[in-house]
Amino acid sequence: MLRGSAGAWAVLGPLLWGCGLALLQGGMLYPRESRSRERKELDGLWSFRADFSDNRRQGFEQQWYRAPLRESGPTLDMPVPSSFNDVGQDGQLRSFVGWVWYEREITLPQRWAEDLGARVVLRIGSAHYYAIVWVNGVHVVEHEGGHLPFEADISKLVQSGPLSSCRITIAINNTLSPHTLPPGTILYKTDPSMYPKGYFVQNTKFDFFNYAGLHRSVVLYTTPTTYIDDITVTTDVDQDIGLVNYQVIVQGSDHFQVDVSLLDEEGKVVAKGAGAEGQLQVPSAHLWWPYLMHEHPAYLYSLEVKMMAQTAMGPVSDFYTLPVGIRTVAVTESQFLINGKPFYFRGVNKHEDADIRGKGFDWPLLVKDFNLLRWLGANAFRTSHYPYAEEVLQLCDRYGIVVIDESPGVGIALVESFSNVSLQHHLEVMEEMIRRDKNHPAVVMWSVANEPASFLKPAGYYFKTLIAHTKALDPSRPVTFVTNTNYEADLGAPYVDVICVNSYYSWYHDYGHMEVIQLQLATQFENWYKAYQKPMIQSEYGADAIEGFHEDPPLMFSEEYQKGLLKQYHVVLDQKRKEYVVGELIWNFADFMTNQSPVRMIGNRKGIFTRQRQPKSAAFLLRERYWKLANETRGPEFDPWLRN
Ligand code: BDP
Repeated sequence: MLRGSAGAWAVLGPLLWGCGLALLQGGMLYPRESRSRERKELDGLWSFRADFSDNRRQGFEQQWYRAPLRESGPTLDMPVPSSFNDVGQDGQLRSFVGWVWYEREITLPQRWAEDLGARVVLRIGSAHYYAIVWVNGVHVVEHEGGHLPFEADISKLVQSGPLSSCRITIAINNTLSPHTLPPGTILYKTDPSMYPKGYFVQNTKFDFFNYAGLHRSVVLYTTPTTYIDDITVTTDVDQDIGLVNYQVIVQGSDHFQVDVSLLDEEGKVVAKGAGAEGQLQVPSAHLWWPYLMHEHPAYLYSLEVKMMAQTAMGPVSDFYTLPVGIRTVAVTESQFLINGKPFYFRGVNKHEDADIRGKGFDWPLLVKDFNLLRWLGANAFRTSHYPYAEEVLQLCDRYGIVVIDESPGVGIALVESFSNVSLQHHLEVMEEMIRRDKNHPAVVMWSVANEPASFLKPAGYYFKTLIAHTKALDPSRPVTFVTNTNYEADLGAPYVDVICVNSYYSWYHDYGHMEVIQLQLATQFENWYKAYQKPMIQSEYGADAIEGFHEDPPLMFSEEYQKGLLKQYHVVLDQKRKEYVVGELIWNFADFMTNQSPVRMIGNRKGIFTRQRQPKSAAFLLRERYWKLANETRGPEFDPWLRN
């Protein structure tokens, strides 16, 4: 959600904010370079200060944005992208709640400052959770929500004076309220015999560490002043003809012309179109197929969009190239179809999480994770429990890894968090998310939430509205949310296209009794299917295992127990996938950091890989299973590219 005024915010109190209404405007194309666009990444060291003052508002009271941060007190070096929590040696900063201040001074290329035909845009990939941005001390934008990008046109500021220097200040608050996504509460502990004055903690209902900071790149990029603001592509297939429907939104002038060309992977033009909207037809189209479902998975065309306009300053052109995968997605009573063929999700749930950098984006980690996914033979993951970096989805497009794209609606447990204020914010988050991710062929389904208290009375209206809105924004993809509510009590389930259920048999109850899993799991599937006749995904299951702990017969937390538990699940999954179960996603791909608690041993250990991405025994079990499943569904013609 984009917001207008810092002043109003600053008086609201140190920690919490209210939710306002705002209509989403404009596109959110990934900032790519082209003949008409330049890009400057601001990754690296920023100046940083956490506001430890009692009310956390010293930064606003002293207007730290007015002058370089070093002039108002000591600063730390802070890497971007990274969470701020784990890079230092200060325990208080690790668990800090409130405002932190980031600042970077840069010199712009002189031509950016001089060229009045250039539009200079500041884009922040992700700031957890509420951010206020100033450029050279002038307020330019505010944004609520941690996982989605926002931008500000700063042309006027950088082009107004003789200086081409530019000081970017970003104040970020990681406080969660019942109306934020994810929700949280601040609890003041007032017993003076136990807590010092003003003592408070932040409570959340989700199971991952609440990392904060600038988690993704901050980028400056240029476009012409009349520019391609948004592109929407949907695809269909008619016999062997690929249909690419496109719509281009142009800002800055009403007098423009748009031409599009679709190029294949060899760079050959296969279709051309004129006008801001239209349909391209691609005879003998190469479809976008998931990994291991076709000998040439993840085929990507390039849609080259060219805009030409007549402006007061003369002719202007803008160019943007969008990768396009031609594929269809559909759901029946018992199947999930990609390009008309039954698709079985063999995959994982992930987190954006790693040592030191926390949720900070990191290319080596990302490439390692994709290599591990392919080693496993996995073909899918869910972005549990929030939208991941755009670069993650780009790799999914390129490798054929199918995505269930989840919103940050995790831990919605209080009645207050189902209020209209919360719902309005959730609707806007879905708009932002779909605006950003709509063109990725890898994204095949939206998940609006994880494990909400969907048995609470207001949940029915909440999910009915939220899912209807999501479908209205994107009629081309099914919508779900992931539940752990009993099938009879779940008030949101009637509105989903696919039932996604999490269960932890023989882990959070019946400790140590793996012999009950098969019965309980079969009952789970049968009850849900009888009630809804919709395809089902086992969207989470798993057990903690500490690498190197061995116990046979298996004991909880040993590698043997984790493996044994998965095997029991697999017996039932193998029966039900012949009927209506369309997928299984292990919890979790890798160990990840959580809040401290007596049930978490330095984080959640349900990864089949450690946090450093080394395999536990369960990873080998899963690898064998996933390759076996891939081999079962392949056509014989694909023999040569399959592993053993
Ligand atoms: C599920 C949650 C997930 C947790 C997991 C667990 O969806 O975020 O990490 O349980 O307890 O309920 O390991």
